[in-house]
Amino acid sequence: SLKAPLSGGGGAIYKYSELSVSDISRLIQRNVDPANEIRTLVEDIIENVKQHGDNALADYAEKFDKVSLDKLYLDKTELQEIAAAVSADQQAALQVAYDNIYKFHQSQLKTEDKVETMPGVSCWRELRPIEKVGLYIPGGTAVLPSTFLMLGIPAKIAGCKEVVVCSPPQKNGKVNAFIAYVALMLGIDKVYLAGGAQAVAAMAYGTESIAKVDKIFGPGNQFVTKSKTIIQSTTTTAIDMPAGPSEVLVIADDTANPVFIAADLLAQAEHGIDSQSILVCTSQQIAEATQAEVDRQLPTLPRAEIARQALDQSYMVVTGNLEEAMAFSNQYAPEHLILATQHWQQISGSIINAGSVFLGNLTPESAGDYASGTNHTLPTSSYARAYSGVSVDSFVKKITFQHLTHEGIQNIGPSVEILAEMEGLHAHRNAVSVRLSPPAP
Ligand code: HSO
Ligand code: ZN
Repeated sequence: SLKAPLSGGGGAIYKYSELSVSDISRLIQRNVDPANEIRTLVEDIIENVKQHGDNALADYAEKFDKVSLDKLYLDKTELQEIAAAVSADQQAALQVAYDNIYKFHQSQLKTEDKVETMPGVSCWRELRPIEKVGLYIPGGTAVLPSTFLMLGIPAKIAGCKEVVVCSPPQKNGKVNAFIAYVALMLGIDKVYLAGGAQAVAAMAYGTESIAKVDKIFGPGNQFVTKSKTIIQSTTTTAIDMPAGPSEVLVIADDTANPVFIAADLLAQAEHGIDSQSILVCTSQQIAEATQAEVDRQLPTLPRAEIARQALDQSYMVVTGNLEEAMAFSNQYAPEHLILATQHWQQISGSIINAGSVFLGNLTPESAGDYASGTNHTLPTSSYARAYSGVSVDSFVKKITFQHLTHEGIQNIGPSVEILAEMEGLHAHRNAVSVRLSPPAP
């Protein structure tokens, strides 16, 4: 089959020139749920949470997280006790990440100018925070305090009034120390012990203890993502984006370093067995050297087994030049795009579809995953064609305002009267006419 494995020495390296249009569309396809198996399971969970609220959450904690909970949340005192286990150098590293993410996201808050479209007619937009937001912090095989920073910081900068946080409980009925520490950094003093599709359902419908929110944020496995996409169309709660299994596409030429590329591919692959790590390379030799490096670095990793399975669904493509490589990448629309070439300036302008881009040989995705300042909650599964990653914008609404003066209504009124007439909407026309020549009182 076309999707032969990349790992274990016998990986698939395709030649771009030999791929047909249908080969390419098969290669760029991911996370299909053909029999709707995931949907059926998730719909069941959502219905159960909707009907049984907290009781359903406690049951799922028992079933999926293997823990019996007497309380569905941790309060500030408990968080402080748990967070005490974070060492000084860990605290310092979290602070570096916090400060950089804060700085970059703070710069996204901009006031727009008022525009006078005609004399006396002014229009402008103002930001207002979304009042209640829900953050989903994945637990699963890897606990991700960095994701908590990536969602909590922009929520805070935007000024959201209520921030509900859900994270799956560990077997001891708590969250890990880093999650607790980040909660306190963010000034959040309650963390709900709920994970998976059920946590999403709880935040969308509300339960006895969890408030219904206006928008749910956060990455997750295929169940979490499915749950988000379902509640988006069945409730009034919005979602950030369908952020599914993580993926990276590396574009490389003969100025790239196979050791670096292999490390980047593995960094993505260790996220989960459904992650994808794609190399699109102008040099067969670099592609083969990268494959040898992947095989050399893989066994040294604690999560080698997960990474190996992810690499089984990954592949390499050899192209004739960087432009062809970019054409493939734009079709794939990767969550993360790394330009592993000294010539990144030549091609970065032709990027059309990507969630977040890493330029040059010294810019690993890991920098952005943790601490450079950009957000790591990004559109996967080709949603980068239409969605942006999470930012402060995701936590605000932009409300339009307008104001007409006496001169303004005189200027715009006659046109609006005619436009309303054209649509046969006379009440619309009258709303202007009465202001142009007010009837005698
Ligand atoms: N690559 C992930 C983010 C992450 N990496 C968290 C490590 N921790 C999705 O962008
Ligand atoms: Zn990552």
